[in-house]
Amino acid sequence: MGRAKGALKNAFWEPEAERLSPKRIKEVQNERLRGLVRRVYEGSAFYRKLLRERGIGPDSIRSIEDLEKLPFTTKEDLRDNYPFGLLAVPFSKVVRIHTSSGTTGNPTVVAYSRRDLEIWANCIARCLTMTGVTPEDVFQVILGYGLFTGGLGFHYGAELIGAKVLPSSTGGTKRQVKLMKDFGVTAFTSIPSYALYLGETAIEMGINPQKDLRVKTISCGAEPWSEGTRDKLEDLFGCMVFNSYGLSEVGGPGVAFECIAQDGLHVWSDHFLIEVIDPKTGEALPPGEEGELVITTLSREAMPLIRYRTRDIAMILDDDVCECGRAHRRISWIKGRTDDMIKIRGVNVFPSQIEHVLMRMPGVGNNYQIVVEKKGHMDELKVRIEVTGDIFKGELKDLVELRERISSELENALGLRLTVELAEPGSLPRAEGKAVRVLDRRPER
Ligand code: DLL
Repeated sequence: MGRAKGALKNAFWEPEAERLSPKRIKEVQNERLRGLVRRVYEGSAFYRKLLRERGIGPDSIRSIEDLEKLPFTTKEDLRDNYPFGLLAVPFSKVVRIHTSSGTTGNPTVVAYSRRDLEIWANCIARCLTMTGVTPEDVFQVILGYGLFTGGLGFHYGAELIGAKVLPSSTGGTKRQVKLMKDFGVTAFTSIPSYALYLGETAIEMGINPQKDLRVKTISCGAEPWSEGTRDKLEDLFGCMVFNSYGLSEVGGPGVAFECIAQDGLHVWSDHFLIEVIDPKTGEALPPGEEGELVITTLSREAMPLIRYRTRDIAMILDDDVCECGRAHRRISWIKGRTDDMIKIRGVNVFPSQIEHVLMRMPGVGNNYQIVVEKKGHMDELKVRIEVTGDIFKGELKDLVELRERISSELENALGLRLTVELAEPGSLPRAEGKAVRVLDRRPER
C-alpha cells in the first residue's frame, strides 16, 4: 500500500457533469442516443445502410431501453471501411487523425472534429483532476506521441488543467528518470509495465523513488495489468496509482478511470454508453457478470460508433453512487481481451490470470513472460518469472521453495500443469510500449 494513500483530495473538473444524479445521467443518455442515431442516419452512409437493413429510421430509437435494437459495430467494420468510410461529417470538419496500433493488415483509423478534441481533453482533465492533478503539478506524459492516442490525449487534458506538462514520450529510460528528478515531477502517466521499469531504473541510478522523487499521483493503463502490480507500484513510488482505460476506436484514453476510492473505473456516462454482453450470443449481461465491453459514443461527431465491440472483458459493478460522489457507471478492471485468450491442451487461459497470481506473491519481481510451445502433440506452458533481488542473492533452498510455491498456485488457478522458470531481476525483455507477455511458439494452427 502506498504511503500517501488517502492524502489526495477528491476534486472535480466539470462538477456539474461529474455530479449528475443517476436519473439525470439516464436522461442525458436518452437525449444523446436519439441525437446520435439521427446524426449517423444523416451523415454516415455506413450506418444509414446498416440501420435501414434493420428497419430502423432516424426516429425509431426513443431511449437507452431501445439500445438492443441497434446493430453492433466491430473492428472488421472499421478495417473494411478503411480509411474514412465511417465518417459521419464532411471531411472538411476533421482536424485530427489517429490510428490504432494494429500489427497486421490495415490499422483502424480514428478521426476527430474540433469539438471531439475539446470533449476528449475535458474527459482527460476530469480523470486527472479526479486523481489529484492540479495546476501546481509538473505532469510527465510518458506515453508515445504520434499516431498512438496516449501521448497527445493526456498532453492536451493536462494542459487544459493548467499543469506544467512535460511531453517526454517513451524511451530513454534513464533520461526519463533524470527529468523526473531534476524537474520535480509530481505526477505522471505511463504504461504499467514501463512504470515498474522506471522505478527499477531509478533505483539502479541510486535514486530512491520514494525519497528523492516528488511523485504523488500516477495513472497507468493501455495494457492489461492487475491490482498486484498496482500495489508494487504504490510501494515503489510511495504514492497512489490509478487505472486508466481507453481505446483508440472510441477516441483514446479518458473513457474510464479510477477515482481516489479505487473501487472500479468510472466510465464518463454522459459521453459513453456501456454494456457488457455475452461474446458468444451478443446478449446483454447484468451488473456483476463478466463479458465483453460494448461502447456507444454519445457525443463524438466525426466518427461516432454505435455498440462497438471492444473485445475487452470486464463487468459492470453495481449502480450505487460512489463514495467520491460520482454516479458515472463503474466497471471492473479489464480481465483481458477475447482475442488474447490462449488455449492450452483444451484449457482457456488469460495472461491476466497468471499476472494476478504472480504479482501478489512475495519474492516475485517485476516482470514475467509466458511461453507456449508444442512438444510432440502436446502444448507446453512455461512461465518465466523474475525474482526479487533479495531472493536472487539469497539461498538456493529459498529459490527452490519459491518455484514450488509458484507452480502450485498457478496450477491451482489455471487447472493446468506448467513449468516455472525463475530468472534474474532485470533479465527478461522490457518494452518501451505495451509489454509483450506471450510468446506463442506453436506452429500456425
Ligand atoms: O491503449 C489508449 C490508452 C492510452 C489507454 C493510454 C490508456 C492509457 P489502443 O492502443 O487502441 O488504445 O489499445 C486499446 O488496450 O482495448 C484494451 O485491450 C487495452 N487497454 C487499454 N487500457 C487498459 C487498461 C489505448 N487500463 C486496448 N487495462 C484496449 C487493461 C487496457 N487493458
